[in-house]
Amino acid sequence: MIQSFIALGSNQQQPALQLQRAVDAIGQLPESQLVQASHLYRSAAVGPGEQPDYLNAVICLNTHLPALALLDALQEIENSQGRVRTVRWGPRTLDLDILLYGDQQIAQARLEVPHPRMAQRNFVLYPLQEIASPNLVLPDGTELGTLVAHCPRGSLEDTGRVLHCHQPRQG
Ligand code: ROI
Repeated sequence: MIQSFIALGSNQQQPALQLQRAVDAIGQLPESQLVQASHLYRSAAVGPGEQPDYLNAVICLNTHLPALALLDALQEIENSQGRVRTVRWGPRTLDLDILLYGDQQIAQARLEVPHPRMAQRNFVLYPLQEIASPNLVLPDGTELGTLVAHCPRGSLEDTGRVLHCHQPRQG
């Protein structure tokens, strides 16, 4: 089993509902076990122009799916929840990003892991820190705690609201 961490974000069409539906769908992926979900965090939109605040969260998924198969599955979930890729960094109903996939470094056209911008994103690092082991180390040797220490929390708010992880029983 590979321990992967996936970031979720939404700022359109009832973001909390979008994230819960995504967690429900991820919980049904084959060869995978949903381990934990962070609280929901409210964050000001990063990116050009005015757009609504986001809700963000991070989940931990143990999986036997290869990284690209996991990416395909996540993109299918994004699409099934009405994701339309229009403006880069524009508003979105659902964004699912693979942050970490075990200790693997992946540099492919479709997929870069660790996520190349995670170190700058408080809405990724703080929820990740909530659920990850306190001494989590990235594949390049950087400690998660060091990244968090260098990334101001800013206006990021832990809403205290939870995502429910219903894992269907196998067999
Ligand atoms: N800003 C915030 N706060 N949260 C996100 O999930 C998010 N996702 C994005 C961009 C548009 C970069 N900004 C974001 O893709």
